[in-house]
Amino acid sequence: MGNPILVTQSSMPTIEEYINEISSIWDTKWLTNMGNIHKNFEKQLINYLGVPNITLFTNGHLALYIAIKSLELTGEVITTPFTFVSTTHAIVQNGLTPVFCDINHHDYTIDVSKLENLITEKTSAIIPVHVYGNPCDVVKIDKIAKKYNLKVIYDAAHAFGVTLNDKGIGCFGDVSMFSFHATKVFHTIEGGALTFSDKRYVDKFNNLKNFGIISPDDVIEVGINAKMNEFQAAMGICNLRHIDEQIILRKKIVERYYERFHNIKGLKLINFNQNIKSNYAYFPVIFEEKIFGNTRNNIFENLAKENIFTRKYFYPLTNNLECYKGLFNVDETPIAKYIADRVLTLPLYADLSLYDVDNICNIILKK
Ligand code: T4K
Repeated sequence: MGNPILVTQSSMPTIEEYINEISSIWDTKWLTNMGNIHKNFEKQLINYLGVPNITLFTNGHLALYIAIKSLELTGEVITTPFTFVSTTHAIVQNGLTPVFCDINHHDYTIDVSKLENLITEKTSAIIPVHVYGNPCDVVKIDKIAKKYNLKVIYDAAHAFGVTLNDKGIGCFGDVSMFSFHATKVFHTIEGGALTFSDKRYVDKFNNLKNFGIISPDDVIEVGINAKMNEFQAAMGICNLRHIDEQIILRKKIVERYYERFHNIKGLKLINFNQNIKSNYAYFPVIFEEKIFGNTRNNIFENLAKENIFTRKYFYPLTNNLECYKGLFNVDETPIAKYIADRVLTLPLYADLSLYDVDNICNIILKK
């Protein structure tokens, strides 16, 4: 058997390109705490993402944690359980109560028709997830948030480079969080960012990610350490040069999966809307076992036997995790449960060959 095929593989610049980008660090001896490479990277990202403001972090989770802390939320926050653990943990770690809204069948983002029923006098915010890079219904969410005076923080961890009606996805809501983890379409090894329109958040986010220090003699907030270092920023600058080619390569792979699966009964694929520029971050397939004739778990095993390692993103639902046992009821989010029980995200990365994609499809269709 050859090398295993994993669900994703980090994209890398050439080693020469990265060395070139970090070499100035040996002259300056400036390794972290918002140095020149960091500053330059921030400017480039504002331009690429088409957002008014950005603050960089050492990872996406701490960025989300700080966004929630900064907006001084209280009581309950409405979110979805069909996400990576980070979204729910960041709410709980801020001492807030997550209230789980179901997702829709179409793109697996928050079902906006069920949102208003969950709002109580304790609700202070909505944290929807652009899951797999699929934009939420930002217009409806904005309308509801305005009506009830709620803040909106988007978990845009998967949505780097996505646009909606030609507008950067990071422009919606009060704040959006992007993850730049090694497994993402765009990465800085580990890393993350907050994007936002209100300039007043710039100081708040910058202070909180650096212990609340504003000068050597002044600490005005009980902050944490969540700074992005110069080596991370340099990786980001390199990867940003290649991001558009990477997305084109991903698109080709997604098109091949589509070609092979689009008219197979019992396989449900993601829909791509015309007004969205996708980043092709993930390729989730829903195996409707009664129609398809095989279960998600069998397919997962069949592929593993052939050295192909898919992932059940996002199973289990976060309202069904061991660490939250007894606190939430998964039956209140039935569509999320249905999808989580049947989803498999197939290998997808720029360097995956179409030969391997065909092989994956053949194994799945052989049943
Ligand atoms: N919100 C959402 C919706 C998120 O999905 C995430 C992160 C966050 C918030 C928080 O953002 P960060 O704090 O992470 O920036 C991975 C990632 O670690 C995580 O960033 C990501 N979501 C999540 C969906 O996927 P795992 O536990 O599945 O990672 P792991 O180590 O099993 O890796 C998955 C595959 O990636 C491996 O099979 C191979 C490949 N890989 C992995 C690493 C670590 C590489 O090719 N290179 C690597 O360096 O969570």
